[in-house]
Amino acid sequence: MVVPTYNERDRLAELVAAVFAAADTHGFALELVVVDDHSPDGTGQLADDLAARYPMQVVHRSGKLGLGTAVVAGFQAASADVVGVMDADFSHPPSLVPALYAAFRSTGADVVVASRYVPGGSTPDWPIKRRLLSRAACLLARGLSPIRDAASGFFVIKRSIARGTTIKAGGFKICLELIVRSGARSLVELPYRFDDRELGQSKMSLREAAGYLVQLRDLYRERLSGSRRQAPVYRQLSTAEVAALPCP
Ligand SMILES: Nc1nc2c(ncn2[C@@H]2O[C@H](COP(=O)(O)OP(=O)(O)OP(=O)(O)O)[C@@H](O)[C@H]2O)c(=O)[nH]1
Ligand SMILES: [Mg+2]
Repeated sequence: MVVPTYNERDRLAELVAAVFAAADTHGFALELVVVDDHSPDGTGQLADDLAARYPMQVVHRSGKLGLGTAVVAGFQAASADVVGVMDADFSHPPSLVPALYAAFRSTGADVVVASRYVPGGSTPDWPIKRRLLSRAACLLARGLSPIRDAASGFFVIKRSIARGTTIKAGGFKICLELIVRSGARSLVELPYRFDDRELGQSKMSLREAAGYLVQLRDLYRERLSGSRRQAPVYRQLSTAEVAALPCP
């Protein structure tokens, strides 16, 4: 799992412990790659300290180069045949990481996306304005992919597919760009509850939102000018199906 960080010192140690505890419970080997952009709060140093205790790599970049490119750098560093991404602020529950992996293995999908917008998914802390904006962002992507939560930052993908795909925008919404540009053949979405961060500051901004619109425009343009692709096989898993997934 790749965890991009910028000023996430408050909860990184807790997150790393929780992700490895979840993997241990299900008995599978997990490698974590933290990609830190020279965080002024010392997240990079903390990550180095943690890497002495856990099977974890730290990629240090020279400055704040953006979430999307951080994820790509993490994929390059990772050695597993399935790679994933999650935020460092506990909005993405570490306990769901084994389920994402189990879904990937048992369905044979190219990409498994943790989703706020399939039955069972939710964003209970969000005010109405943020809900509407996020929903609108996802709706705008429906012409490109059947994924309901195209703005998700919590997903796993076959590494060969992720590595072979050129990411152009490199902004916040890398999942959609990966799915569309890679021509992934099979997609699975499963529900989760997105909890708001309790500590640290959001890096989501108007600039990132504007970047998403540009990314959408470019992806639609490419879709319209390119050759017609077969639609990917798409499946949603229910909460009950996730609970029944065979653990790796
Ligand atoms: N390396 C790196 N990580 C980043 C950058 N921008 C954001 N991140 C990380 O990406 C993840 C998502 O950023 P958040 O600020 O939580 O964005 P968000 O989840 O859309 O917004 P909130 O719901 O307000 O938290 C976090 O782990 C951040 O630390 C960046 O430029 N470089
Ligand atoms: Mg967040």
